[in-house]
Amino acid sequence: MSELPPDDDISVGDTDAATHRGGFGEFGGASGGLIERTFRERIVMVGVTLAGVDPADTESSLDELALLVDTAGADAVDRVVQRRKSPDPATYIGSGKAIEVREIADMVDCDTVVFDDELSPAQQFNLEKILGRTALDRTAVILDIFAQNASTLEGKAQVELAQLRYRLPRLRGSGRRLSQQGGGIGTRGPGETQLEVDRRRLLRRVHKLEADLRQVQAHRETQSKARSRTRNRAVALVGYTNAGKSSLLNVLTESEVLVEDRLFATLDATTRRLSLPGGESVFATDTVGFVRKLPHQLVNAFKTTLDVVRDADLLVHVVDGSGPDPQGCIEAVHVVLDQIGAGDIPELTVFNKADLNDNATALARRHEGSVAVSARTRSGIDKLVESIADRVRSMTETVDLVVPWHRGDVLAAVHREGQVLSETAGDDGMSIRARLEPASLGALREYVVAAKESQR
Ligand SMILES: Nc1nc2c(ncn2[C@@H]2O[C@H](COP(=O)(O)OP(=O)(O)OP(=O)(O)O)[C@@H](O)[C@H]2O)c(=O)[nH]1
Ligand SMILES: [Mg+2]
Repeated sequence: MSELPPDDDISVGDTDAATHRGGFGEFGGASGGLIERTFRERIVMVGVTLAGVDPADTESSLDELALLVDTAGADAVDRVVQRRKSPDPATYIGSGKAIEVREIADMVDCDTVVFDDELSPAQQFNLEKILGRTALDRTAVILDIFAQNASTLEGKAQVELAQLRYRLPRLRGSGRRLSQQGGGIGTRGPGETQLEVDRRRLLRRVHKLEADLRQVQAHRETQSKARSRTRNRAVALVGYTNAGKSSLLNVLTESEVLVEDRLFATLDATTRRLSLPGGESVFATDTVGFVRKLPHQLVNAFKTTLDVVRDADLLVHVVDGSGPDPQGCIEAVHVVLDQIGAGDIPELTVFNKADLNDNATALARRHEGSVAVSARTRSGIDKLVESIADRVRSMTETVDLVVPWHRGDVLAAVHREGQVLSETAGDDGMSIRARLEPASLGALREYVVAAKESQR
């Protein structure tokens, strides 16, 4: 990827950030990444229980938001929940409720109010007016964490792209908010012109990042073509954030990928060779974790990283079996998998953290074909490797072929497209036992003398 221009290429006109307390170190400021924080902000969280939604779901979503806020470097000090048929288009919660939130915010002396769903730019603007402080949403918090955790050039570019796409429609609101603080004018004039300039700059940056990432993607495609020529299957470790995907990759492949007890520790995909019993090997890739209501800007921006998932032959879905709501996590992961076009890939469910309590084992018993493991104590790991091998093997068929001596081209095709298990020279030609995919098998059918149940 070509070198990215320095961040100070961008200015959003946030000139008085120093006087503005709150907003996670002025989220969406000019830095576009690693946000400097001088103090831990106090946050009030707001959730809405829409018609037909279980209030317990709102609470557990807010529990998770508190964790996200904490990971982002702030403290959730209070929460407010409202039941509504549908979100208010102007203020998300009702305007009366917004006044109530302001009173609570004043009382607990909070800096920023965080809403548990994505706010439209207009809602955000209106709410900030009523609340007298910054209003952020779940998306902004997640983007903020990603920005803090991005370490590679590609990861940073992807996060910055997601942030810019989030900020672009909100530029106007931010401009008004600032001009309001400066005296409440907020009309057209030099400020508006500046806004246009800023918008153009941000758009230019968006296009640059998109072009850079397209280049990375082209490179990936070349790599993945090279890999498919080696006939090694690709297995992607997917799952909710903090479920133990990186820990499992480390245990399975004796690697040392970063493992941390924090959300979104992994942003970049890491691929390692995993040897299976029977001599075969597959490529195993650790990927970014998912979460409920993962911002669509992130899903789009992480396309190059998530292509690894979409192109996998098998998904190893890692679930924290010891957690409070494994089923909810599984569903949230399926939502994202569908979003990225990976919903139909065969999936092997793994309930991790079996060392913490009995839940993982109980869950594995209830979910047909799943495995309970502990990446920490390595219990169940052999069974997991066996299961991966079985699933990979079931994607091919083991057959015996006899290829006449004069058909060197066919012999070459078997070697190219399948995995040859044994070869014996016979009178009529070469006797071969090989594992082949259904697609290759079609063309070679006339040389097949026996098909076996998939075997090692
Ligand atoms: N007790 C226990 N803890 C585990 C196990 N596997 C992972 N952990 C812990 O869970 C935390 C998250 O592990 P990671 O491997 O970083 O999880 P991840 O799914 O890669 O997380 P992200 O990359 O942040 O999405 C770390 O503190 C690990 O030490 C396990 O089997 N048992
Ligand atoms: Mg990880």
